[in-house]
Amino acid sequence: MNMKEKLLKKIEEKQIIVGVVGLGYVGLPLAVEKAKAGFKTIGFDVQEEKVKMVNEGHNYIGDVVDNDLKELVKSGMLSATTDFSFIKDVDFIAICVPTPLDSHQQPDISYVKSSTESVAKYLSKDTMVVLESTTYPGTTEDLLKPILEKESGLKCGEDFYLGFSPERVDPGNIIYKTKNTPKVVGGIGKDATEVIAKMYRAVLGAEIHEVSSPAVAEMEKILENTYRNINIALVNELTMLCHKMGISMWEVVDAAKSKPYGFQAFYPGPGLGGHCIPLDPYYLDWKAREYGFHTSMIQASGMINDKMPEYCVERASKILSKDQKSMNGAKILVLGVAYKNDIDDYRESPALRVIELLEEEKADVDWFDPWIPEYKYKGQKHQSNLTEINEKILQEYDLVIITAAHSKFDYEMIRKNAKEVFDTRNAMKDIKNRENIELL
Ligand code: SAJ
Repeated sequence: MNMKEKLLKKIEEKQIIVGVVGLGYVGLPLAVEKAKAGFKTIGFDVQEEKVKMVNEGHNYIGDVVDNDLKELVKSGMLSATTDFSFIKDVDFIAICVPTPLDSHQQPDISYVKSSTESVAKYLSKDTMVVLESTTYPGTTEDLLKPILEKESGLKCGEDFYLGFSPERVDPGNIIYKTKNTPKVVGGIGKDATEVIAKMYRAVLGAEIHEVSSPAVAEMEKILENTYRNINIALVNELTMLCHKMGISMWEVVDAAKSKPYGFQAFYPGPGLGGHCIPLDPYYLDWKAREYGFHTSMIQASGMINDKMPEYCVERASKILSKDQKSMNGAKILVLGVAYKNDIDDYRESPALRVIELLEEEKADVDWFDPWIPEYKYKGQKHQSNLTEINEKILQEYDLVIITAAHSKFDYEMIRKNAKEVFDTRNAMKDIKNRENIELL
């Protein structure tokens, strides 16, 4: 039997041993789904504590069901290790490591490179290798393929299959999880695409969309996230104009949403957070320059979205001066540091920048987030000095700014006890009496 026949048979018989490199918000849910589908799965991570928590059955990812992890580890279907030599035992490897930006907004693919090198050292024949991390088109063929071939001495397409299948994880989404979200697969060669797609079909209960190359799959993922980035920038920019015109952009978007086709609602906010939307488009922007091409829309939307924290602070300052108060010395409470509502993740959260800017203006800032007691920002650790908010606490502040619309907040209590509220998320949309509420 050739490699293709061998792998198709092993998939059929659930004999494939799965390896998942990177046990974060993408990798751990994927490892759990693979193991739940009956494939023995080994998680690989460089962080000892993650490996330890998995092997103790302690879940640390919101989108994973605690008991699933516990059961899978107990049954031996799922285990984790920092020892990459076990890669020699696996037949399918998904690489799900971070692809951040460096301080100059340039792609940082060091995690992809180092994990590929670790995989290459132990890569054995008849294995599928799939990159899931969002990256610029060309990464799989131009970066991963040479590393894997050189280090292992194996030939791509003959001794191993290589492809790209972008992760689609919307943290906190209660409808779409790893299991039921359609997935795109693009391999190097038709056989690679066919076999890798079959592997995903054996695990996921959703459409697996095959494309002709890894580059198409890499580009479609960037398109997905750039589409969101640009449309959020559009409503953010129009929000600043609408404020000057005395129009509520929130009302405008809700009206436009009444159109049943050809319009998707995006809402303004204090800026763009998360590990994908604010970052991924810059991977394409960077790669485009190699072709002498400027992705002007990505540049423009980045400028607008990056400006939103500053714009929020300008608006806060105007609210204070309306009450003859200066920003300098004003007592301000920022509610919600997560990058979006009802999650405990603050990566790239615009609220952190808002707090930093307020402090630069010498405001006396406190913050509170029921999901996040402390955060790290620019290497500094920040601890909330509040463990809850109540009527008495709210009355102490000149201004309350809502930067994440957590459903745990009691918005009626906030309205009743805050002198002024600046709501950057329309979190208080159901509050009738709005005399002390200003909307972004
Ligand atoms: N945001 C707005 N206005 C909007 C929507 C979002 O200001 O109308 C802000 C959010 O508050 C957040 C940021 O943009 O700070 C990103 O939000 P997001 O809803 O795109 O959520 P992410 O980054 O957690 O997850 C996204 C996925 N989300 C959705 O599809 C809804 C999806 O784009 C990707 O699958 C995922 O990133 C990824 O991993 O790439």
